[in-house]
Amino acid sequence: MKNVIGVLTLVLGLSFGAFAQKGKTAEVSFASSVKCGMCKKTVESNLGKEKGVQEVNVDLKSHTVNVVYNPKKVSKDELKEKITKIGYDADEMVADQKAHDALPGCCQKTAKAHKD
Ligand SMILES: [Cu+2]
Repeated sequence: MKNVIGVLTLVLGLSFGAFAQKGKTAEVSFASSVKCGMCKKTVESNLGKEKGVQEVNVDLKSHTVNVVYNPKKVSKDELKEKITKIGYDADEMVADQKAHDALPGCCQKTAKAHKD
């Protein structure tokens, strides 16, 4: 019986923890220079690894990067900076030139619009 209560407490604790965690997230979206499937992959995988980032979704139609993050661990400005360091613009912040130049040719800003 003691075990059952222990397990129940653990389950309740965990689900409450998950719930509390959800309340801490914020969502933001930045205008960006993303243009193809490769850009999407690059931004989503790189930004996804950053501290405090929970979800990254690049929308190629609207050229935006949507991020779900924990505002206690990372700020909006830090997120913007991280995007520029991957080689892409984020709102008014311009992509880091070195990182941008290292991107595949089709992902650079001078590339024509294309699909993947
Ligand atoms: Cu691209």
